[in-house]
Amino acid sequence: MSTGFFGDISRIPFEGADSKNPLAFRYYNPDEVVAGKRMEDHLRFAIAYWHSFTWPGGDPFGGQTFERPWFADQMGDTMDAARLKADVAFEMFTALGVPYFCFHDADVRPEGASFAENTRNLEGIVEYFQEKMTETGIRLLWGTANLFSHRRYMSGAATNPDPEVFAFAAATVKSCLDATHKLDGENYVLWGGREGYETLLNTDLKREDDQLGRFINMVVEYKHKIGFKGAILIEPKPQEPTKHQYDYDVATVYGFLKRHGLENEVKVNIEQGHAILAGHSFEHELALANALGIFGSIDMNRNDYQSGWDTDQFPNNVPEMAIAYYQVLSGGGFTTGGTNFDAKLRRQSLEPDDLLMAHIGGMDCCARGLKAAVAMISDEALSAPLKDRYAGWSMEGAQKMLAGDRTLEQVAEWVEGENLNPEPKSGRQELLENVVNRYV
Ligand code: XUL
Ligand code: CO
Repeated sequence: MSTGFFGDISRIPFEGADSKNPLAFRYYNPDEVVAGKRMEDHLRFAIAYWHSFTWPGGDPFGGQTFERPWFADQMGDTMDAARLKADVAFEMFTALGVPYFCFHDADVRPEGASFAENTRNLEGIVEYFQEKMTETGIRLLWGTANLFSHRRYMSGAATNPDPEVFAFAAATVKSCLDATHKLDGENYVLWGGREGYETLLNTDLKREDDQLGRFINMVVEYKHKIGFKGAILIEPKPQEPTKHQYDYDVATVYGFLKRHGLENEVKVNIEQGHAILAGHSFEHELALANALGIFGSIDMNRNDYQSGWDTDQFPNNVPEMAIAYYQVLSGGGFTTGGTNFDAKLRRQSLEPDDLLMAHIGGMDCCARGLKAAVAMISDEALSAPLKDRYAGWSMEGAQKMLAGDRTLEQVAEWVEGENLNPEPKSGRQELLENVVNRYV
């Protein structure tokens, strides 16, 4: 029986580009085959439980704006409220036809007075999820632990100066990995919530790095012990909540993984807004993860380009998204990963159908970005000029230089012997930008 939260809306139809219906898809058509695959299987959309069902609409100057029947001010922080929240969440996943969802433990269960009570509550909700997942066919893209909201984590979780906080966090991750495994989750995400520092005056940076390295190794060891087949993903972010976050960006995370022998065990979940906060573009982070062999999944959203905060808005810039999916597809597309909407409504968007329209818009933009990327790939619109630009490197002398078959002296002899005097060639950036604009 429906909760009635979304009125009589039960399924968002695909109506095509000419539709004016705000509650219809114009571009996202899950069964449409592009590049040999259904759109749904390319994009692998997921909805983030925390933003859509748990976040109350607060900002630094004001509290709750949303009124939801399952919020604590209506029902208390109870299992009944958690079950009602789950009912509404699965109604929304179904209405949007989204195949996956993602959650933190704290999003889905009431906060207990102890670790044991938290675990019991989580297990209760996991059972409830199992029923709903069987009923609807909706799957879990990833689970994760909230190691940042509770005050015990104010100085970090794995990087806390207090080993008991490290232990509490480790036990919590164990319970969340167990829950994810039970729900056949395809990944497990570790975003370093407060793994970072406010001031070096009270922080032993080297020690905290060792702690985090041991923590993630424990997670990987446990994953293998229980036979969890999903990927373990770290989600880079440069600042917020702490002034300096250890998992700054993809390059920093890769250095961390190498240092702790984890580069073949852990991949990355790359978020658009986090890439921007790090002073990169989304496509830079995606391309680098591909190059390093650690690409896992994406958190799709956008940040306000003026505020410098992680505003987690729904994405709406098709050209940017086309370039992002171009990188995802160039690396072979998603395997265990997918497109998780780590995005929230603006706090004035109070109505239940705002939640639907936000996701419809985001999904439509992703579909347009995907189709543009597929077309650019099949026309070799960017790959052919790229190949051409580096063509000199396929010559024998260049290959030998690259392979380590030439010393610095031999290279100098070659330059002198052949009287090499290379002429600069145009990088053709404007031409390439014009090419991209033909597809978006
Ligand atoms: C925070 C963020 C998190 C992670 C999951 O900026 O992106 O929601 O995605 O913990
Ligand atoms: Co995220």
